[in-house]
Amino acid sequence: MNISMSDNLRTMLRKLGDRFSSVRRAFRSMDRDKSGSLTRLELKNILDTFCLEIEGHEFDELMTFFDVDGDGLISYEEFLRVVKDEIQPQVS
Ligand SMILES: [Ca+2]
Repeated sequence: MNISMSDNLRTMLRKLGDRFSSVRRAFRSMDRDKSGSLTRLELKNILDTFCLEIEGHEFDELMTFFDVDGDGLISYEEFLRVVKDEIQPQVS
């Protein structure tokens, strides 16, 4: 299955990516409790921190893209997979 992310979400992810020098650094900054995975709240917090506005339904869409196994948490592997697919080809 190949679902594509909306332009709006992709733009937002790129803006977020611009703030960090590496994917791992971005993930560590977002993972406030150092649990090794991101919750919905941690993802929302980082968007708020950088004043990246997102509609509720877009946030749900974003979580769906990140949370591949559907356990409600974004692991580093899940995060890396989306970021590599959606952001890195554009900036490298
Ligand atoms: Ca997950």
